[in-house]
Amino acid sequence: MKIKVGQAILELVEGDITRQDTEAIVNAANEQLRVGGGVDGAINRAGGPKIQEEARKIGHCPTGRAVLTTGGNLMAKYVIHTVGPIYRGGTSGEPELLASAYRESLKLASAKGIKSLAFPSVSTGVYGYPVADAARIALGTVKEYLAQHPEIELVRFVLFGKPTYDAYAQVLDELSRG
Ligand code: AR6
Repeated sequence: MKIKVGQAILELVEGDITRQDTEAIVNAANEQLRVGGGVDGAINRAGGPKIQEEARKIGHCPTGRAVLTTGGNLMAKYVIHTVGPIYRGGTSGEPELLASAYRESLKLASAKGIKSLAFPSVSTGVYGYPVADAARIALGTVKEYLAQHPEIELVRFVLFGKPTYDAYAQVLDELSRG
C-alpha cells in the first residue's frame, strides 16, 4: 500500500527490513546502542560487525533521538539507530517520545542528504507499545514531515508479519482519506 505526500511516496510493505534497498534503514535500538534482539539483532547479523563497532564509538543515544552508522554489508548504505520509548501505560510521555524518534530519524536523513529510508515498527516488539497506537503516531509523524520536507523522496515502513502490516494499513487508509 502506498500514498503520495506532495512528491514523496509513503509506503507499507510486509517483510524483512535487512533486505531493503533504500539508502538508509532505521534500527529500533536501545539507549546503550548494544546489540539486542528483534530488528536490532537482525540488522547487526545481516550487516556484520562494522555497524556495532561504530555504534560502540558513539556509545549512547537518548530515547527519542537518533544516530547514524554505516550499513556494513547491507544493501542500505546507512543505518539510522533510533531509540523508541519503553511502553509504561502511555502516560509517561511515550507518544511524544515515539513521535520524536521518527522525527529525529528523518531530520538526520535530511541532514545527510539521504532521500530514501525504511522504518520498522519502532517500540512495538520488546518495548511493548500497542501497535495500533504506535502506527497512528508513526504514520502521522512521517506524513507531516514529508509534507514539509520535499528533500525526502521515499519512506517505506517494513512491517514484520501480517498483524502489524494490517494495523499500519488501516491507519494509512484513514490518513489518506482525511
Ligand atoms: N524486519 C522488520 N521488522 C522486524 C524484524 C525485521 N527483520 N525483526 C523484528 N521486527 P523490536 P522495540 C519487528 O523488539 O520494541 C532490541 O533488543 C518486530 O516484530 O525489534 O523498539 C533492541 O536492542 C516489531 O514489530 O524493537 C532494544 O533493546 C518491531 O520490529 C529493544 O529490542 C520492533 O520490535 C527495542 O524494542
